[in-house]
Amino acid sequence: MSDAKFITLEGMEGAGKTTCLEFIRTYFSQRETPLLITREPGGTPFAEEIRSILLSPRDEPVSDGVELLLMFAARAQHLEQKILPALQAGQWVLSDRFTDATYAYQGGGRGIDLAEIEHLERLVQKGLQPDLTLYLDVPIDVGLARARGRGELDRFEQQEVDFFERTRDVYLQRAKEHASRFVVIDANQPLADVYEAISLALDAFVTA
Ligand code: Z5A
Repeated sequence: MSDAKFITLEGMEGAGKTTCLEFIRTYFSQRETPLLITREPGGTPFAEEIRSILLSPRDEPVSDGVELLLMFAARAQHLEQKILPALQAGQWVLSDRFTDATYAYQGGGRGIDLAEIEHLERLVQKGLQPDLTLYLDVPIDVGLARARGRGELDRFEQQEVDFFERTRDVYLQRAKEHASRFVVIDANQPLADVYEAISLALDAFVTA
């Protein structure tokens, strides 16, 4: 494996991931470091099809276990076809969400045993972990107000507030447990301050 780095961006609804992604894109292009930006669930045509299955609201019940397996099926494809080849070719990769989201949403939100997630993680990732995870943290009420201002809600955005409380708790717990790669960014402040915090975190990471 080359010394290319794998960065992930995480956050609750309305934390501002999409907005901050553009800032990060500019940060790397100004430093002439090619960065492959991708996302989960999705990132390849096949995995994007799984994404649309997962996100579309539907009448047919979908069990939590099926949702979990589809997340990892999409991830396996994404890793094999896109993330690993890029890293092996020396290119830095940034994924908008990765497995911390599975621990948070399927583990915290849905209540799936974290040991089951860990088992699938080992199977699919074979030890690969992000080198840096930027977690945009925002109180649930602030984030949901922002996200719900965007219009139609996907299958996840339709969940109740306590689902998001449990999701956020797991993100914060993981940030503590994996403190060497996590940077928690306060996303409940003006965007200029959020950008400044991201910039500081990236400066520290790229010069380390
Ligand atoms: N999911 C899962 O369950 N398990 C998994 O393993 C994975 C994913 C990988 C889709 O994710 C869903 O997949 C997600 C979890 C589940 N659930 N949901 N929903 P996604 O990442 O594609 O979707 P998203 O969560 O909606 O992310 P997003 O599109 O990047 O939204 P965002 O973080 O809210 O970003 P935004 O659009 O940039 O910001 C929202 C609004 O807030 C917008 O109007 C901004 O102008 C505003 N904003 C942003 N920052 C600020 C600040 N600082 N101040 C004021 N206003 C702000």
